Amino acid sequence: MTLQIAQLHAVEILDSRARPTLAVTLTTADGTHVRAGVPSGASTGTREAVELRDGDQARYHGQGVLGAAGNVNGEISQALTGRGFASAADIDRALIELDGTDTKARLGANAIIGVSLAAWRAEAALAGQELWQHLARIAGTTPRLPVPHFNVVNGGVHAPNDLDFQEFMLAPLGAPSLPEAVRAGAEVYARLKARLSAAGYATGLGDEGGFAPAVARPEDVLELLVDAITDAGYTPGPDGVAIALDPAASEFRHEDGYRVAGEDLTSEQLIDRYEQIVDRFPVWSIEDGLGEDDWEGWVRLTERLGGRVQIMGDDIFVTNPAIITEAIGRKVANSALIKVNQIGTVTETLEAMRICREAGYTQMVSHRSGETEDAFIADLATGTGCGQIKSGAPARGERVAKYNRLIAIAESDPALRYGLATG
Ligand code: 2PG
Ligand code: MG
Repeated sequence: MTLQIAQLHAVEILDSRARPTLAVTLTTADGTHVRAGVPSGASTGTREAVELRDGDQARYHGQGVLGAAGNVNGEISQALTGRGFASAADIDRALIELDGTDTKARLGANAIIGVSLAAWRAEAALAGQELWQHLARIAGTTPRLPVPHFNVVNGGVHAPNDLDFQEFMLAPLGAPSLPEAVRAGAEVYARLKARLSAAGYATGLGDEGGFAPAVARPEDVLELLVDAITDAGYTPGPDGVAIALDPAASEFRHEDGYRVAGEDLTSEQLIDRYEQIVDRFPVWSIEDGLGEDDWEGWVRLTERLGGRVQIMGDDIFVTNPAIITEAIGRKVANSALIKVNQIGTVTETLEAMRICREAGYTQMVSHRSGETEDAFIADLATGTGCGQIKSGAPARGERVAKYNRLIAIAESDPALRYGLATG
């Protein structure tokens, strides 16, 4: 099969935070037409692939992406159209080569990932397959529907409250199926809202659709969550609904240590705090528990808690195959968060996931805080069979688009298994 691009076009659209991002449309020589929306983060790792923003203060406060769109419509389009490619992976390689930098800073990771997502979607369409099936075939993986992780309380840079921990997620580990997991997430979300209202908290939402109450101590949020899980009729824990955290600790790094709810903590004290949290609450996974620069701390965190909970790297790994390889060698974490735009092509994303699989590191496919209605990650999580996804709350269209896509996939193939990857 040859993948021949007849037309490639990018336009500036809005993401879910009223900031510009890109939509890329790709038409193949045989008339297949696909579109991709580009996600964008707020709590970004410093080693992420570089998003190109215009910096022109007269438009969108400097956040415009006309330059990145221009790169797609100009240089990238000129280099790719009319040429026959053996695969979408070949298009990814051509993009990496054309950009020529390690961080995709010249053409922009936002421009490159938009083209990459569209190319993979086009290749699946040409093969007459659903995207998740196509990704599974290329990656050599067994598809599986992932456990959704619903971010129902937002803090950190995603909400204007005093909560330092960024994300508190519901993980319906005990659900028998994907639709039942979605149902559990939505039912607990509703009970949480009722609890917050009854306690006199505002129920406004953060960037990812979770509530953003004026609570500062993470333990107080965890208590509310356990109560809401119970109120909704589920068992808090692995047999029902467990909890996953993304403190996003790089954002509350303070001098040599960390500042949580007004308290200064050393790396070791923060690990102690996590241990107490794990002792007391049904927390099964901790992402970015420490800062991206605190590799020594990460080694100790993994030693102390890695046997009990999933210790996941996001900002520290940035979906980068080389960094993940180094982390595996140094016994840092036991799991990786996977975001396509952190590395900038689907091919490199699949490579990062393969490295994790081979080392026995679990993986969770993730949205960004700035999203579009594009649900590519639902297919990526299913096709790679990694068993976990996070896409925010079970509310707000751009978050729900991913969960609804998973429901559609489940409906289309009743034989697909659901749940954590068992290895
Ligand atoms: C994270 C993400 C997504 P952002 O830290 O895991 O929830 O946030 O996209 O802002 O980096
Ligand atoms: Mg994170």
